[in-house]
Amino acid sequence: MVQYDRVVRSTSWSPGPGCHGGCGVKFYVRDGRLVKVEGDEDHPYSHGRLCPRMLALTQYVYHPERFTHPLMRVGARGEGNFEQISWDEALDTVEERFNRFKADYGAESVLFVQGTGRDVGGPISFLCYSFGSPNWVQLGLAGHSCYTPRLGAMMATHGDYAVLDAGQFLPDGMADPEYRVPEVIVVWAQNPAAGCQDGFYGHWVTDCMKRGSKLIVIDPRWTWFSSRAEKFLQLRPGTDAALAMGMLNVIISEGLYDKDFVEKWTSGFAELKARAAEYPLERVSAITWVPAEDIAAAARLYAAGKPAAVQWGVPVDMAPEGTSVAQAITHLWCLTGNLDVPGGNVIAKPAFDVTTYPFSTQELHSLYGEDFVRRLNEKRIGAAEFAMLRNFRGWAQPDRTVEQMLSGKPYPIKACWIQTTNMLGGQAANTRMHYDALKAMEFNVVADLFPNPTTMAVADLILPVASIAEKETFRSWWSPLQAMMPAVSVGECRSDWEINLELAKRFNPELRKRYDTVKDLINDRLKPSGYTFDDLKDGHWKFPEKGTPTRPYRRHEKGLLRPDHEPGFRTPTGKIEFYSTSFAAWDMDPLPFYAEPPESEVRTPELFEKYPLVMVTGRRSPVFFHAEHRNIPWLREADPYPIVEIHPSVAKDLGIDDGEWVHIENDRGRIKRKAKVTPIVHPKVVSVPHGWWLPETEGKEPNLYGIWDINCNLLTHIGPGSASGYGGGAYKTALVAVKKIQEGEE
Ligand SMILES: Nc1nc2c(c(=O)[nH]1)N[C@H]1C(S)=C(S)[C@@H](COP(=O)(O)OP(=O)(O)OC[C@H]3O[C@@H](n4cnc5c(=O)[nH]c(N)nc54)[C@H](O)[C@@H]3O)O[C@H]1N2
Ligand SMILES: Nc1nc2c(c(=O)[nH]1)N[C@H]1C(S)=C(S)[C@@H](COP(=O)(O)OP(=O)(O)OC[C@H]3O[C@@H](n4cnc5c(=O)[nH]c(N)nc54)[C@H](O)[C@@H]3O)O[C@H]1N2
Ligand SMILES: [Mo]
Repeated sequence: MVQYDRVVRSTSWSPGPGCHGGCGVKFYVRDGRLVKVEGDEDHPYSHGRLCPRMLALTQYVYHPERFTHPLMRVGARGEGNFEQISWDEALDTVEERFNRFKADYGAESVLFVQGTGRDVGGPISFLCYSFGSPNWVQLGLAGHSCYTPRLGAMMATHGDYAVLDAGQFLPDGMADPEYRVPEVIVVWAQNPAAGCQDGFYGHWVTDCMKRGSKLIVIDPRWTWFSSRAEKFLQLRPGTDAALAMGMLNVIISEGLYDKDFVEKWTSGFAELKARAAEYPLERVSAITWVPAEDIAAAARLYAAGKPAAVQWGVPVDMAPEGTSVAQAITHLWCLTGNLDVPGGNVIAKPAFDVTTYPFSTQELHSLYGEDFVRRLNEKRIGAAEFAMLRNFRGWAQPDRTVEQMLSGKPYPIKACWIQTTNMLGGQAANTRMHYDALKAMEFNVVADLFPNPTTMAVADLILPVASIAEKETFRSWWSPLQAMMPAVSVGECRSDWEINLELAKRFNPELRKRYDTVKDLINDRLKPSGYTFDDLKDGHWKFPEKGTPTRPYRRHEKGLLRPDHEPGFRTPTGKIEFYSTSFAAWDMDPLPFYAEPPESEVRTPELFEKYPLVMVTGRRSPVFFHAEHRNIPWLREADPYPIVEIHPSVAKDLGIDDGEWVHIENDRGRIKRKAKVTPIVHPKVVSVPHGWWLPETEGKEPNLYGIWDINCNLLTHIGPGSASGYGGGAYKTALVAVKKIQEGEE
């Protein structure tokens, strides 16, 4: 038993576990020090369960290498020499240098760069717009191929986000009398238990299975879920669109769809029917490697499920034309009437419509005025080229951004504000290109917790960030609305909100009138809920009341979705649009279709001869979050080496033994991995986890913690492979060869 004198109840989100967050946690504190973390058994989301990363938080918070003071680089980049400076000096430097770039080259010459959806989305967009730059970007995420393609497809089709209903938006969860367990769950390109992706607690799928849900799993690799599935479709990576079109074709041609629902609530059915007919199962089977009878059986099983739900993952976004793939899958739950019904794909909304910051163009309009948004779009990288980017979500296009950093055209990029991404260790496709682009910057600020390849190679100024156990903020990614509470403090570390609010006020003094402290800003954001931060703290999470717009079910019937309060959906026509008028307006195909991966046995047969294996990168490890946690002993012990999973038949042909170090290569480069010979991968596929760097090795140039030896993104390429500017980051489809390391080779 650990001794403690205080327990602080909070909610998980990064930094610490990494993660998209949401679990209830209890921080045990003794003499001002965090001594233990446990799951909060009363929490409606996670019921006391926690992931290994959260349980290892004490090693993370008190890690000996953690940044605890602002640091200024001395000597050349990459030499690893930094000197401690005060916060005032650090913030003065940022203010002075950024303002100089603004005066000389325009605010757009400074990029505001983030990684995945940690709670930094609010602080970073706030800082970016307060400075006046349009270029808020997930730099390195090729094709912006995470989440946004799915989000875009759902918004276009039915006006809102939808997710497998595990009762998560009801205070009593699965025990609520209105709730129904899905009869069938399609786990599509996701490993929910390893990832707890996008505010979805992965073990809810297991909870549903315990209550009778049958599974269909669509994945090139066996997972815990596929081994327990009614139907496992082991498809060729990147061909999900063809599979979805084949399933739509079966459901339509066999009359298995919900005719009343389609009649009453949808438009464009005839057009979809015609498009789906272009995908007979023989064609789909040839594209996907999945036997035609398995596709038909899966389609019938899904359509028979009353209710049924799809839970899907990032490989959908990363497929060529990810937005279109997501559209095809969205149509499955719309055709079968499984939208916003108990146990189907339920519409997810941030509780009480509270968000950490404005993410939609609509909200930006209301906060800053249409004129400001129009001006942002004039300069936002990619906005002129991609109509979807201009009209849907306020991000710059990542691939065009890195190209512009190197070319200086149409205008120069001079500096990067980097907060929550270790691009050179994790996020960036084509690591070398991003390394060159970041080196070309005159000034890079990194706000992070630990030294890593990115801080080492390119940081000029480092700001030490508070961990989850040290910060005050809130979480509103779906329901419930909840507070994150500080339990301890470490060195001079500050939270992302503290850092960004202080700088935002310097760039835009008007803000001083609105916000004195971070608490003021939080309370301002919380206003639509009627609660203040103090109402939420100490475990007082809040769910919206029944019958209100941010609580399910069947809101389309009750006029709870549309701004005009009429029944229907929040789309331009008020209907579910199988034929998307939004896509048409964004110069995209209004109907879903299949596109072949940029490199493949079909599209580039010569390349395939040289590189006969499809490299699927980035399947999630439960003990790591992207490039994080390689330095946390308890976690690293569970997953010690950068591996490649390779099928026994292929390993045998290549003379490769289990545990042997091998080369993986293509025309872009060569890396080393430890072979894990296993039948769980398809024989034509190798699975290569991403985010690998070796904190135990030399950090300084040229080694940079070993990234040039082991980072799989030396072999991936940038995009966008898509007409929308979203999707098609080829993280799951690059062609490679695996080779035994010959004697004499390093
Ligand atoms: N522990 C942990 N959790 C995480 C993360 C992490 O790094 N660590 N990262 C977070 C982030 S940002 C994201 S986006 C999510 C991602 O998490 P997921 O959406 O689960 O994505 P992956 O782990 O890349 O792949 C999931 C499964 O898809 C399979 N797959 C690969 N290619 C294809 C394909 O082309 N088609 C199909 N049908 N299946 C394919 C893989 O074999 C794998 O089993 O996880 C989030 N959660
Ligand atoms: N090959 C390959 N590459 C991939 C993927 C893949 O599947 N395959 N997946 C891609 C996807 S889907 C995504 S979303 C990206 C994600 O990639 P990123 O989100 O950029 O993840 P990391 O590169 O691990 O960088 C996170 C950094 O932020 C720091 N950090 C963590 N939490 C916080 C915080 O709250 N505040 C601050 N200031 N810092 C914090 C960590 O210490 C770490 O250095 O990776 C992409 N990269
Ligand atoms: Mo992601």
